[in-house]
Amino acid sequence: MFPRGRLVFFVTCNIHKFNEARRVLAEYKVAVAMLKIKAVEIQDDKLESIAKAGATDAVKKCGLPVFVEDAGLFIEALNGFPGPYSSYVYRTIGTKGILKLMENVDKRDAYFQSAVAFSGPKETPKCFQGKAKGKISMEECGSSGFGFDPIFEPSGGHKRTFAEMTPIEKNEYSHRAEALRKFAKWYTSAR
Ligand code: ITT
Repeated sequence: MFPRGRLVFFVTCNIHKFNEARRVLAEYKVAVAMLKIKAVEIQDDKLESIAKAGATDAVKKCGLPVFVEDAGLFIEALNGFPGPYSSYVYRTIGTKGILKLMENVDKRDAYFQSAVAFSGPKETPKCFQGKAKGKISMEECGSSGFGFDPIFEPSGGHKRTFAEMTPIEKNEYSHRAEALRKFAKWYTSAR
C-alpha cells in the first residue's frame, strides 16, 4: 500500500486538520499519523516562522520526522486581521464576532494562508505554503469543517462556504491542501 519510509507524523491537536491532511497525503502514497504533543507556538507575524519553530521543537521532543502546520485567515478590510492570531480570535470572538466587525463592509475579500513546516532528526525545517482566496460571507452557512469555515467562500466555489463543502471538495480549494501537495511532491521526489 504505502512504500517503506513514507510515514510522517503531523503534530497537531486539531482532528479536522489531520483528516484533511490524511486525504491529501494519501494521493501521494504518504501515510500520516497524528501526534498530539504540545510543540512550541512562538508569537510572530509570519506563519512560516511559527511553523518552522514548532517543527524544530517537535523533532527535539520526539525524534521523529514531523510536520507542523500553521494557518490563518487574513481579511483585507481589517488590514489582515486576524492573521497569525486566528486561533485566539476564534476562541474569543469567533465567527459571529468577525461577522459583526464586517457589518456594513462591502469589500469582503479575504484569504486563508497555510504554512507546513517539515523537519526530520538532523534536518533543518523546510516550509511549504498555500493560499486560498475568497470572501467573507454575509452570514454563517454550512455545518461541516471547523473554525472559520462557515463564513469563508473560496473563489471559484460557486458562493458556497467551506462549511458547505465535503472534505474532498474543500481539499480542491484549500490553502492547507495546496501547501501539503507542495510538501508531498518534495517529500516523495527530492529526498
Ligand atoms: P494546531 O493544534 O495544529 O495548532 P489549531 O486549531 O490551533 O491547531 P492553527 O493554529 O493552524 O490551528 O489555526 C488557527 C485558527 O485558524 C484555527 O483555530 C481556526 O479557527 C482557523 N483556521 C485555520 N485553518 C482553517 C480552515 O481550514 N478552516 C477554518 N478555519 C481555519
